[in-house]
Amino acid sequence: MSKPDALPDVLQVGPYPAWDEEPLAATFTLHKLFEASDRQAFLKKHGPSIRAIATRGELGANAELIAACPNLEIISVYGVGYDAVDLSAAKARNIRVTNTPDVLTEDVADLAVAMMLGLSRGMIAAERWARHGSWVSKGGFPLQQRVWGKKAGVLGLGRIGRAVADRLQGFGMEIAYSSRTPKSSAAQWTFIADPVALAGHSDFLFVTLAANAATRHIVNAGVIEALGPGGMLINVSRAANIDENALLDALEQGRLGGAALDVFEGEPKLNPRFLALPNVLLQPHHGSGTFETRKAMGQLLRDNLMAHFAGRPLPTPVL
Ligand code: 8YV
Repeated sequence: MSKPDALPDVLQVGPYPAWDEEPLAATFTLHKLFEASDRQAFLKKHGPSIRAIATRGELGANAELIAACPNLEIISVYGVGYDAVDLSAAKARNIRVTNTPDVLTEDVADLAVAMMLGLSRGMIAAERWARHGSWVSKGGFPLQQRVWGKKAGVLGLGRIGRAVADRLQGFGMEIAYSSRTPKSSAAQWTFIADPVALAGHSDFLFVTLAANAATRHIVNAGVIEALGPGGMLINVSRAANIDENALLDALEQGRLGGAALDVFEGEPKLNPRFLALPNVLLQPHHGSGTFETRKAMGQLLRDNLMAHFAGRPLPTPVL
């Protein structure tokens, strides 16, 4: 497709797969911040021409970046989580913000359930047991924890939390959930508002709520203690929803049975304390990491940008 005149200038914060880069480059004038050797100089040069920011859930757009783009109109996030976008700064200048919900819900929920199974049944260690000859030299793999029929707590019954709960029903699990208010559409499950009480009721606690200032460290030492040495924590939301130091202390001291984590403070670098733990399952922020879902996310990111510049309603607005 030939480029029409005066293509909008878009600041691309992080890389996208080639199948996204190509249509973006064909439709917009891209300025790739992640390739800049001098970020400040790059923003000083290109910032005034930028009308849109294309970012990723974990990269967002902070107040400094937004301020560097005085003619910014929209921030389009490749991801459902927009916690890394400074919404106050965007709102103050009537800058639109969009994300990519729904298209990734099922994959993230699939991985959350897979992480529960992987952790509870020790599948990573079992694979090594078979691959490295322990099965021959040491005999049967040590017994693990059952999932079927156990108690599951879902902290946050939004799109992803509900998709997780729907899946857990298939395992005959007793499901409870916490959210701001009881959901009439979730009458089949037990509503427990307090996260500590929910954890005390659960064998497996799933953290699936959106991250924001109100949810920071919602999984604190009290929640972790309530989940206890027989409990397992699964996090597919944001690391900020968990007090990671309290989590590590409990895991190291045997006060929490195990944790399956897809997100980490300071990711992609992990706290080295995780690497020494036998009772954790570590995933590289890959909940939405399938071809199908990432292609749908990229399409939705572009659809939001193109709708904005065409003066059409935004498909998935946040602001
Ligand atoms: C994405 C995510 O993988 O949707 C989100 O908010 O964190 C993940 O699903 C990530 O944002 C893509 O970079």
